[in-house]
Amino acid sequence: MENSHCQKKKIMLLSLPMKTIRAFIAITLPQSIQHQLAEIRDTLQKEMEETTVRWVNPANIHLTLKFLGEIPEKDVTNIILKLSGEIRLHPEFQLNIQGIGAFPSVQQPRVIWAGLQEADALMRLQRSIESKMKELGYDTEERPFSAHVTIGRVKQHVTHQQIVNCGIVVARQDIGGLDGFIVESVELYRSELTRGAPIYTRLHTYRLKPRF
Ligand code: 2AM
Repeated sequence: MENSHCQKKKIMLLSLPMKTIRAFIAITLPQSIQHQLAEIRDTLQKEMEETTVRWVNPANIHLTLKFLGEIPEKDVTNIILKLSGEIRLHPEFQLNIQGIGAFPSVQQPRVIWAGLQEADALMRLQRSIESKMKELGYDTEERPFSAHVTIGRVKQHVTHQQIVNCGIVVARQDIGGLDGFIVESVELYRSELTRGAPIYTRLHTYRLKPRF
């Protein structure tokens, strides 16, 4: 009797769905840069029909290095541990946001982004995270890494004219370069999708190697 009860409990436990979280690794932008991007967004917004784009809340703007998707919650500790050793080998470096554009193109904008000046240190850091995650069993991104920060996404039900106009507005903006900033850390975030903006929760901060 006792035995069969234990067995039933075991079977129930085994059939419980694995708890997962949606996660990604990113560089958080300093507040001063978030403010500058908010000003750029205001300029763009004034020139577009209000309903065209869902703008990212400036506090949520970040530079994604690796999107992990749904991962088992039990893997988080290991990811924190294994990546820490890797990331602290990379010295802090400077990043400069420069220019805006759209994916897949300004003719057919879906994602509006701010770009980054070429930075070898950023590419090295991203490759190193990608290869460590591969060792941990995570798929490598098929598309080449294209450093960008998303500032807005074109809404689903917009007219062709709104899309065309959005592309024209983006293409003619010359935002030049924003203030440079030093990347001192990388964050592991949890992302919870809601009916409104996603909620990002910082799970861990990985420090880079301090310059001084
Ligand atoms: P994006 O800025 O280019 O949209 C959290 O969702 C972050 O992970 C976003 O910054 C998003 O990048 C990035 N990401 C990459 N691939 C994704 C995917 N397939 N689905 C959702 N987000 C993804």
